[in-house]
Amino acid sequence: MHHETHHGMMYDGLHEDHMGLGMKGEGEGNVAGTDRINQPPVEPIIHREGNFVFIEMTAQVTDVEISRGILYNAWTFNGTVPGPVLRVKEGDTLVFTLRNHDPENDHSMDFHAVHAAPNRKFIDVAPHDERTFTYTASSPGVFMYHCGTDPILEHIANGMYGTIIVEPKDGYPSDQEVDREYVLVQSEWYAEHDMEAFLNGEPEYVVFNGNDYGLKEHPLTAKVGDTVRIYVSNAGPNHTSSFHVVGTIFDRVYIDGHPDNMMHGMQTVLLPASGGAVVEFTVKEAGDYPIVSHQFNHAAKGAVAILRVTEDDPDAMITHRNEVSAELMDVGFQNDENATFDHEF
Ligand SMILES: [Cu+2]
Repeated sequence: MHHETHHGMMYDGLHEDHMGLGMKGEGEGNVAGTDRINQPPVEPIIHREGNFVFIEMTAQVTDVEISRGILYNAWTFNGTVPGPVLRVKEGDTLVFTLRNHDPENDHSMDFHAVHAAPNRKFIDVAPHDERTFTYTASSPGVFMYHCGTDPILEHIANGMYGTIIVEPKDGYPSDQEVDREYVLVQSEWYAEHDMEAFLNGEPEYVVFNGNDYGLKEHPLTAKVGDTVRIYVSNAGPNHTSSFHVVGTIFDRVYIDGHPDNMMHGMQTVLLPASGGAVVEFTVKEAGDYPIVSHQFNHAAKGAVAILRVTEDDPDAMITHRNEVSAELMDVGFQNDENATFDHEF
């Protein structure tokens, strides 16, 4: 099941009434006449049975456009970088299947959202093989997931990461105040498949949601007076994020997305590699608000998104953008029946 919004897609395991959706044709194949593998994105398959959420994902090799005209032959989950945004509820048990479509390399899954013995639950899946693992998401938050296959640095730097949001059982104390929600994942791109660059070099791009152009060409949107929530995660692999929205102050920040970790009045949130947060702020004037890492060498390398605030409701002006890729994943619940996120404007 997925919510398709004007900004992209996210996938969740929250809604039983969406059971059975999500199956799409799986495909893979080499680009004709080359050795370069470029497997078309495969949609994850997710369905819920009670408190069990069944998630099927792929490891695959897919070209992604990290800057306009610049392709990176990425190692991915489901063909996008970052991988699909997963959303479950505190206490859910995840029954997770990883299918490895990469003909050449082992891959695996390390969910930061669970307690599990890594040498049993995060183990490698061989090419053309699949494995299923079961664990419980017992702690709420905004968590990184990534491939944990050795060398981990290579697998993350090549694109194998994403975000899983574990909703608190009783929600966040500020849920009723939030008008719209987005997900941003910061990460770095180095010289393609260059282990020396991963180890000792500087990133060529530092980006939100996989590339340096998507959130500039298609800004996030809000209306004057809205309270905006951003689920933010820093995938690294090597650098911190100094997450900042120009022109506003975070009224509330939940460090790592845990409702008990509420802080107030923050200008910038420091995210370690793999760290996450929920940030909330109110936009009071119309205009364009840059969202940056305040480590400005990284902003200059791409870590900038725009939040466009308008006097009129932007949802009334949206023409559906059918853009695939992980350039932006908006957790838009405006049309969702889940009361927790059914915000009135
Ligand atoms: Cu991997």
